[in-house]
Amino acid sequence: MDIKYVSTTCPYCGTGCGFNLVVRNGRVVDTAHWQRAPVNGGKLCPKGRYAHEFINSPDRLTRPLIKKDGQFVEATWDEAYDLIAQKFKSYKPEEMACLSSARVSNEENYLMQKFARSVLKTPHIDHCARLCHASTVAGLAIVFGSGAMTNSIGDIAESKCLFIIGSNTFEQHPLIGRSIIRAKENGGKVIYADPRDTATAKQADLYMPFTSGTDVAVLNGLMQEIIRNGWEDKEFIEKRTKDFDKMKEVVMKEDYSLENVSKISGIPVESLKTAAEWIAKAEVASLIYSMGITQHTVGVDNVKSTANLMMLTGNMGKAGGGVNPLRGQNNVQGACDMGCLPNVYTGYQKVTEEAAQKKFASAWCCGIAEGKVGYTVTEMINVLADEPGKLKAMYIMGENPMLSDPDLHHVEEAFGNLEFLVVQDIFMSETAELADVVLPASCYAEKDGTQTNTERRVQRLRKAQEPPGEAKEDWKIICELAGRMGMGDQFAFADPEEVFNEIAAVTPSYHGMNYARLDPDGLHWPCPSIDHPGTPILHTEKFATPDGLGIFSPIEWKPPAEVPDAEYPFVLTTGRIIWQWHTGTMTRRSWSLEKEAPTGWIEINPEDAEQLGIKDGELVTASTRRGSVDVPAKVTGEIKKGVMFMPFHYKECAANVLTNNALDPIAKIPEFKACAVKVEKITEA
Ligand SMILES: Nc1nc2c(c(=O)[nH]1)N[C@H]1C(S)=C(S)[C@@H](COP(=O)(O)OP(=O)(O)OC[C@H]3O[C@@H](n4cnc5c(=O)[nH]c(N)nc54)[C@H](O)[C@@H]3O)O[C@H]1N2
Ligand SMILES: Nc1nc2c(c(=O)[nH]1)N[C@H]1C(S)=C(S)[C@@H](COP(=O)(O)OP(=O)(O)OC[C@H]3O[C@@H](n4cnc5c(=O)[nH]c(N)nc54)[C@H](O)[C@@H]3O)O[C@H]1N2
Ligand code: SF4
Ligand SMILES: [Mo]
Repeated sequence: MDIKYVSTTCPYCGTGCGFNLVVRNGRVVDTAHWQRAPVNGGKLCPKGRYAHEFINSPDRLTRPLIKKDGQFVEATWDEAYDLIAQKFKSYKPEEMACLSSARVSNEENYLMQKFARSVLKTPHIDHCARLCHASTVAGLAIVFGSGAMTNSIGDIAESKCLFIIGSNTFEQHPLIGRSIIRAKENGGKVIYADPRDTATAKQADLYMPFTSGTDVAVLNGLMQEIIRNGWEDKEFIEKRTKDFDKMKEVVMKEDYSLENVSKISGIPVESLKTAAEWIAKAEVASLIYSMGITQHTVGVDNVKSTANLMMLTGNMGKAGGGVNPLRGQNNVQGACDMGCLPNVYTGYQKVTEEAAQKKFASAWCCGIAEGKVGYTVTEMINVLADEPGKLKAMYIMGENPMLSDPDLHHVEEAFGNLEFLVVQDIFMSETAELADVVLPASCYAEKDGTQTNTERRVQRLRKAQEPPGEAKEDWKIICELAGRMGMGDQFAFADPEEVFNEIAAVTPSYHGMNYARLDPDGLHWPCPSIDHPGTPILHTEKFATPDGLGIFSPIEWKPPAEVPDAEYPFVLTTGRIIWQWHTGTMTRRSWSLEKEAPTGWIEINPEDAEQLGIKDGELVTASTRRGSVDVPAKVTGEIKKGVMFMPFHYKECAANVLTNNALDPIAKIPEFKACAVKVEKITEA
């Protein structure tokens, strides 16, 4: 028997844990600890532990499929490529849009945006970061000049006070949870603000349950308390920041007195006082956030507020401090770095800057899309639904918007207006079912490449087995399709390493990287030259803004776009659970995970349930202005009264039928974390 171990990086969350794939006779059969993995030192959460189970699922896509008379028919790669090339050539550039993927490698993301911009010549390229940390990328870029996690995962262990707001770290980034435990062991205190008493709340020294959508009020209240007591870091504010007075004017308003904030948020005044004191007086404090902050119509405001608090207390640029947005998917940081966003090329070089356009046209030796900002994911859907005929064709790699986008009835209507849809996936997803052509891709274990984790660490992915049937690596599919469209020279890559070398050449923050240097521990960007050691902590001496100063922002609290009323009296918030991953294509095919949480639910506080006459486990109808779903009720004291929660993983009770696609005006992120809902008993007809 032939057994080998192939060390690689986890395909699920942005923590970037390493593990070994156990390969027996050419097939992946298990995972095994990889003791010297840099982020996790061999430890894994359940998703990483069972990351082999879906790989050889009988449901994997193994041949290209072309839809004929409403039915999929198996096709050869030649037939599929010819049809796609012929169709894509028949449209004007701006009638086409591409979605790239936070699930695939840097190399594949780089090729996808290059394909969009140089082959299709369309500016419309985006990916699911829009639904996730778009608010972070926009907000932190404004205040710090760089939209990424400021410190490293290991560094969290050195913090003396961790303020976690809107991140269920122990379920969604479990191995970052390990650094939080270390910080606690070193005497650090943990403050947790979240509407739900989650696994993370159980680790907190101070838990502040509050109503979804009141974050700015809470943050302003904490800042007012700090300033009132003179606890702010005056030296830091003076030397490293600007616009403090503008921010102070807003937070000192009576609206943000602890009493008022307590009324708005539901957090007791005493808890707010304690939190303010702990954060301000800690030797070093770190703020950790995720979707509870970003997925709002005020997502950018929320992000800027977190930055205000950490600058106010002088916690930037040092070990154990910082503003730390935990990036979601395994390679969402990389997909952003690679320029799979409608406004930037790789390394956040702006498409609207002439020098950057010229640089890429010359590097790619061809004409490229006009230097204007293209549509975001959310705008693509709105344009399709509301302005039919403007967008006609889409190429989607590794995303499943038919379950992950807000307001699914609206999304379905939008896709109905497309003339031609190509989906490249490893399974027949809800979105692939709508496609005209489905291309079978390889999963993480079937290709080489790199991915970039939440702490900006670029690490290797390594191929452990061949893709099933005729499925091909995503990078190869894009290159072959480009060749079929007459751009073979621009996409003549023999392997992912050659693609990476091109990335390094055109991307200043990746300039000093190559595959050899990424072994064994990866490198944190910025890594501008071949002798540069990488940068685990950002902004140590100055911020990345033009004048080097961090910018305070005056932010007023605004309620969510849709608030409860007589007809829809509760706040619905949505999110995830430890056992499942997004639209479930992989985890629901991993029996060790699926058996733990085989269907969805809606969490209802016992007092609310009693008022509605609803019992635990009973099937109920949840409705919003956008639709209704039948879903089992979970009556639990772990959710705040007045708020309800649904995980969005389950197609049989899809939370996104209910969610609101109201957008943040800058980040264009939808308000997944708050809308108005009603819940009714199902009565026999
Ligand atoms: N197991 C698992 N892990 C994952 C994922 C997964 O699907 N499954 N997905 C990955 C991805 S892509 C991402 S982006 C991350 C997301 O990671 P998280 O952001 O940690 O996950 P969520 O469950 O979306 O939301 C986090 C918390 O926000 C709270 N919340 C709800 N409304 C509000 C609000 O208005 N304000 C505040 N402050 N909090 C609120 C919720 O109660 C929840 O506990 O997880 C990653 N990790
Ligand atoms: N209600 C609600 N909705 C949400 C959220 C929420 O909190 N609440 N969170 C949002 C967030 S933060 C995110 S990140 C999005 C995620 O939204 P999506 O990215 O749409 O969700 P996934 O299920 O991760 O979809 C990834 C797809 O890629 C495929 N895939 C996996 N690996 C590969 C590969 O190597 N190659 C190819 N070609 N395909 C592959 C999978 O089979 C799957 O179909 O969901 C968003 N939607
Ligand atoms: S914490 Fe994230 S990266 Fe680590 S094993 Fe779990 S899912 Fe994978
Ligand atoms: Mo995400």
